[in-house]
Amino acid sequence: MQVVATAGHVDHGKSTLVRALTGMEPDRLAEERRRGLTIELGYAWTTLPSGERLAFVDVPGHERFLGTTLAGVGPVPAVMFVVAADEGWMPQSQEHLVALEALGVRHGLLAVTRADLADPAPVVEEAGVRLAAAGLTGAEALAVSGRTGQGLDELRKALDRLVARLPEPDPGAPVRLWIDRAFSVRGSGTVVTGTLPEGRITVGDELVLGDGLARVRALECLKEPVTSVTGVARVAVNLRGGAAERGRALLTPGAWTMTDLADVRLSPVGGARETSLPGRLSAHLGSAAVGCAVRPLGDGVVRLRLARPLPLHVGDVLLLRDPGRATGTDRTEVRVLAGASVLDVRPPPLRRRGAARLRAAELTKAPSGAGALLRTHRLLRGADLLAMGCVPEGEPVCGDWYADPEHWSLLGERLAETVARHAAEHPLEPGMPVEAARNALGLPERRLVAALVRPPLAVTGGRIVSGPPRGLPEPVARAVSRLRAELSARPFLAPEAGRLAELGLGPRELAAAVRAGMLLRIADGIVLLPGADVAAARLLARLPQPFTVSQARQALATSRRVAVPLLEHLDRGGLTERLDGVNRRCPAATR
Ligand SMILES: Nc1nc2c(ncn2[C@@H]2O[C@H](COP(=O)(O)OP(=O)(O)O)[C@@H](O)[C@H]2O)c(=O)[nH]1
Ligand SMILES: [Mg+2]
Repeated sequence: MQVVATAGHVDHGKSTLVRALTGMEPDRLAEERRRGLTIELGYAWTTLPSGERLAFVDVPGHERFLGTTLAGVGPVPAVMFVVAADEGWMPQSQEHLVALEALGVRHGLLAVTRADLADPAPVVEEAGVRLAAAGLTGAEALAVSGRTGQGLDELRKALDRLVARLPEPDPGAPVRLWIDRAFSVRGSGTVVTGTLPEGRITVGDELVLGDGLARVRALECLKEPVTSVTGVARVAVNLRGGAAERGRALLTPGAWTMTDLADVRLSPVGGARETSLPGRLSAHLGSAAVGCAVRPLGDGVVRLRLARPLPLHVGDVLLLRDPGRATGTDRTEVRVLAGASVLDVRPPPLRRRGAARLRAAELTKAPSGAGALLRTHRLLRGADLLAMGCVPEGEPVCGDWYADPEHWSLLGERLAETVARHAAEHPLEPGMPVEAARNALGLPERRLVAALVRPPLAVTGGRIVSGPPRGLPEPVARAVSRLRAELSARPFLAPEAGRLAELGLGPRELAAAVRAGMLLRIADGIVLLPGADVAAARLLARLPQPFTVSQARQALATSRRVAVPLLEHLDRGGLTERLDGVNRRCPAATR
């Protein structure tokens, strides 16, 4: 299925043409039929000669209903632009065309109606030029009459050619169904309708609606019940839960960024060279219309602050218009001011002087896509990128995290510096705690720190150590040397607490010396020379087996204070085996 919206000045024959093409009545309201005027959006559909189904969203042409017109045109990929042969180009012809230009609608055709009342050729000519100038370059022009049926067969064929040219929608895309009607049906709750541009909705889906979730109870497509529907389609969704009204959207959870702040690039419309905007505007996207404040950043880039958050992706195109001039007396005045292409949906705060200009320069320079977002945000989850409207590129740096390559290598350098500074300031600590490094670098998760660690840095025991052990501070080194000299004379007689205190070697200093490979730790406060344990085992292996603690103590010429923990240390290393409460032996292999 495809969906096409009508556009054009009031009374030029839009609704008549839709009626003639579909046999359905787009003007549903009694008031519309009484006044012969479209007030609300109308819906009708037909099957084209190719067999393709085509639905129309028929919009009002009257200037008073521009908001409704935009809600109808906004989510629709193509347009049937109607101009009456007997009236020619009119103010709302111009206004609708400028709106289509602002929204970036590139696909459409021109129907010059009421061809039975006047020669259509001059209008075909003039309107054709205008449509092409507004970006509807490939639009075919047809002269038709909704009254006599002239040209309708050709129009149907041209509609077939138009929909065949439309880009193929992605059924896997996230859902954003802009609600254009919401009503209650007795016994089945809320029903909303809209044009689904892409993605898939299935009965049972939970979709985001406002602040909550709504479950899809039932679906209809052109009045027929379906269990699943993919865009492009006109759909009616029966919902449980959620606050439904025009201008809200049903969304795939997690796939959109709800934001009231966006940086956008303005594109001038209606042939204007540049755009200067009033400070307060109305922004339109899909069926939504919200007030917004504009802050120019420079180079045609502005920051929009929206009166309520909208679900946005980078690359969305908003239409900006001046609501203040909606009731102006100058009827030729065009109120659509610009298109606004979304560059960033999570723009950074601008605090410092000159920040706005720098930001504008950054946004102007950067190509779009994940790379550009990462240059601004430096580090993003893949899920964040998707919610911002970009498919992550390249490899994540760890888990689901993606980084700007330049920033990532800078972080690596900063980590090395930070670890080195920490080591200099805390020479006796075994390295910098990963959590402290995370803090210092301002990273959101500890595993990002681990991902940044490269040789000679290494992570051990929750700390980042920088390569091989460094020298001990001078006084500690001297004291350790004294101790080592004493131990080499009596290798198993570990120094007493008093001696350690005299040498100024507390637990931290001893631990540092152990890390530096200068001492071997047997137990708390018991240190020997490295290799003393193996030497002890060799001596013990010569004893008659098994042996007692007392026999071991004598063989090693040491005290019980050292012998007990030393034997336990040897037990742990498999160099001795404990047989019972009294006896040990050296395993056969070591004897
Ligand atoms: N003679 C003639 N009248 C038409 C044609 N199309 C529409 N009209 C008349 O023009 C008036 C406005 O038509 P309508 O479809 O409501 O215009 P809309 O406001 O653009 O939807 C109605 O009175 C129609 O009967 C046409 O092709 N030929
Ligand atoms: Mg109408």
